Amino acid sequence: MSNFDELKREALLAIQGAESVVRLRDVEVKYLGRSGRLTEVLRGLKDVPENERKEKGKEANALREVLEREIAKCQSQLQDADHERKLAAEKIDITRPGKKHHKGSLHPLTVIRRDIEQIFGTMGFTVAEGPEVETEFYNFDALNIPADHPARDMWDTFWIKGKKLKTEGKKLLLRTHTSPVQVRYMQTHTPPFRIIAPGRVFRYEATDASHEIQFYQLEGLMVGRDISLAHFKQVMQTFLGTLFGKDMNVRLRPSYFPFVEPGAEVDMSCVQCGGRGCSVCKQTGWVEIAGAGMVHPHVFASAGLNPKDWQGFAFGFGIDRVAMMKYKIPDIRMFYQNDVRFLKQF
Ligand code: FA5
Repeated sequence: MSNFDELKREALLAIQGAESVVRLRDVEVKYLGRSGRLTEVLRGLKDVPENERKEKGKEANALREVLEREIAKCQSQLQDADHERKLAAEKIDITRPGKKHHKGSLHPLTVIRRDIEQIFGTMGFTVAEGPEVETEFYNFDALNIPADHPARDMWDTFWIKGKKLKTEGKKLLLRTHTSPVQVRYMQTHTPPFRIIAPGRVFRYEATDASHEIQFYQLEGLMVGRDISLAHFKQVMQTFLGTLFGKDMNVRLRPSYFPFVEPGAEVDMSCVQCGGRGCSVCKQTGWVEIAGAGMVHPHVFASAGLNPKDWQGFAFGFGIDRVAMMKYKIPDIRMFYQNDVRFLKQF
């Protein structure tokens, strides 16, 4: 009897003292396992005198049940505690402020191109595109600039060595302006239409604060039965007024581009001084913004349209230069240096 009591006391202490499920399992093996202490006792019953065996057997089995019950109870308590510990360790405070992720931003030239597209969109202009690697035909010939014409020198050209487009036998180049898109569009569409064609262009020339060898232009073309320069002036004034958020004046000065007749340089009132005169506009109150004019009959003809049926205006301006004025950027080269301190401001 006292042996069982001693064993029970010892086993219950060991069970209560187990601080983890693994330790509890050790205790279980120690007392109830195949060579465990109680199992040994049960096994030794055969040597107990017969008159005591039944009683001892009963007690031993009762003790076994007690220990099994205690172990099961303790195991569930330990598992609950484990679970609680895990939950506490993995607790997420969803009310804490989140970590700030640094977000990138759009390039200023992308921002302004989208703005410009949106403004022209409200006036019914759709966006057209053309290739950056162009043929001599679309960049020059079709725009009324034949091979021996001195006007070719107006555009310093990157020629692509040795490559010719088989179908046209024409040399390839990096387009020097977006005007070729005019011809490509007119070849495939019937007027009336109004389009803009923003895109990258390339010029083989020295760089300075207002000149890059690659920059962006935006071409505009509006053709119909009776489209005139008066329409152009209104479109330009609306565009500039919306982009700069104030009333803008536009004036045209006679100029020469082979693909328009008459041709004009377009000036807008200086954003800096509002037309009063400052260093940006060299005290004139005007800033040159674009080239423009009425589409030349030869250009209509090379695009397959009859110049007797159609008339319209075309214009082209530098997107970089407009962005410089809008954001007050002093040097065009800043757009292409990828300096994060500059880009972050947009
Ligand atoms: C042209 O390229 C004509 N295709 C524009 C045109 C279209 C006239 C339709 C008539 C009708 P120009 O070479 O002037 O023209 O260039 C137009 C604009 O591009 C300039 O006003 C200027 O804003 C910009 N630009 C010209 N060269 C550079 C350069 N190296 N770097 C940055 N911008 C430039």
